[in-house]
Amino acid sequence: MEGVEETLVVIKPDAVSRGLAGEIISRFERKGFRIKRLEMLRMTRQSAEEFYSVHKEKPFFNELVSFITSGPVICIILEGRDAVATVRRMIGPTKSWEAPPGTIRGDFSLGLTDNAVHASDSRESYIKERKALFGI
Ligand code: FUP
Repeated sequence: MEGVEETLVVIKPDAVSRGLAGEIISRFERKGFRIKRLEMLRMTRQSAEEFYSVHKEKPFFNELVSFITSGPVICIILEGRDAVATVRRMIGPTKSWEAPPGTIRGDFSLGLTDNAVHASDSRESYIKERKALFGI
């Protein structure tokens, strides 16, 4: 298929603890993405800092790292057509309270730091995030 690529999704601790993982994974499967790899893990402080290193200088960096390490996350590599952009559209904008119905954040969250899911925003981010989480 033309334009097939991979992206990374992280189901964040808020969504995992609320029992939303199945529903979220199901949306990606129904859309047609293939799960290439899936792992539930608790990020260490070190892997979280590497994962979020683009935000190192931001005032919310500590809050972000504390939150993402506060409980287990589910890390998923998805493969499909135009995966990076398509998955970003499916999750919706960062501020969940503004996210449109039909998007994952729009349907399941009101949070900012705790906004249910993360997805790579570019091919470069995907490579870097995959390395931080899976070491590959
Ligand atoms: P996104 O790519 O949609 O996850 O959003 P950003 O890259 O803008 O933000 C990265 C993470 O920082 C998101 F989980 C939201 C969080 N964040 C805050 O916690 N506070 C802020 O003021 C801005 C972003």
